[in-house]
Amino acid sequence: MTVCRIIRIRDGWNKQSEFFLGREGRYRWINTVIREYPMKLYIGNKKYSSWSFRPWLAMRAKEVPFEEVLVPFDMAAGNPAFREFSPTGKVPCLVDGNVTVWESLSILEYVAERYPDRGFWPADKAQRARARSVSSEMHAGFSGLRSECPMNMARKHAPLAVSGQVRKDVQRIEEIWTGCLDASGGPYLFGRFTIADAMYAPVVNRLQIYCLSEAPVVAQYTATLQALDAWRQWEQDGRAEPWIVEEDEA
Ligand SMILES: N[C@@H](CCC(=O)N[C@@H](CS)C(=O)NCC(=O)O)C(=O)O
Repeated sequence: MTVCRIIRIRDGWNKQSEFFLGREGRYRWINTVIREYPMKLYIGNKKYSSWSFRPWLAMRAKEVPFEEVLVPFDMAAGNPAFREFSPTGKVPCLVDGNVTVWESLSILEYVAERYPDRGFWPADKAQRARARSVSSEMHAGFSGLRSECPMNMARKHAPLAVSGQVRKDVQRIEEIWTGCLDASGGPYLFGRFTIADAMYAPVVNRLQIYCLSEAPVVAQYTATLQALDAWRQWEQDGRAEPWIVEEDEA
């Protein structure tokens, strides 16, 4: 019997239909199997990869099913193997069937659309606009803080001599967190956990390990994010990793 399989991959679904070729030369349907398959999130080292941390934390906090694929880097410029799954050669990268999404914020937008009931963004339009603005500000900015103070889940807490640009970045972050938490009443930036919290999560680590802020709002928000089970899991995994990247050890 000649069997023909037609496989259709749609958002999160794999639909496989089987047909056989009858004597009259026509294909006849045998059966159809529909299976849900998990999205794959490619990430880098949990100790250092701040961009990977963002979608991973949000997806875990919102209980979105996904398969984690950790491809470690042992050099500041990543790992040439990232090219095999990521068009930019960078992590994170999300693969959902035949859809590939790169750039942390785009991944979060994609997942928010795929799971519209999980509250990835605030329900209120004005709050959503503000959440998107502060998330984009994080994605595109704070270059002083990002370059001088790498995220490091295993570093001992100790002050670091930093530039005026880093001080300015920290001031602006305190301003954003104060404004959002005052308006929402907390405990997350927009009341419930949203993408905005995921975008600022690596900053929480940076402010803490390099002792960059004594503002009460920072202490309070740090305690909130670090109490998440997802945060604890990531941090524990990061601390257990054997890879040391000298360039990320400030
Ligand atoms: N803008 C990107 C940044 C991604 C990024 O720089 N990822 C780092 C790891 S945290 C990386 O893959 N670096 C490898 C390289 O730069 O070659 C995003 O938001 O995802």
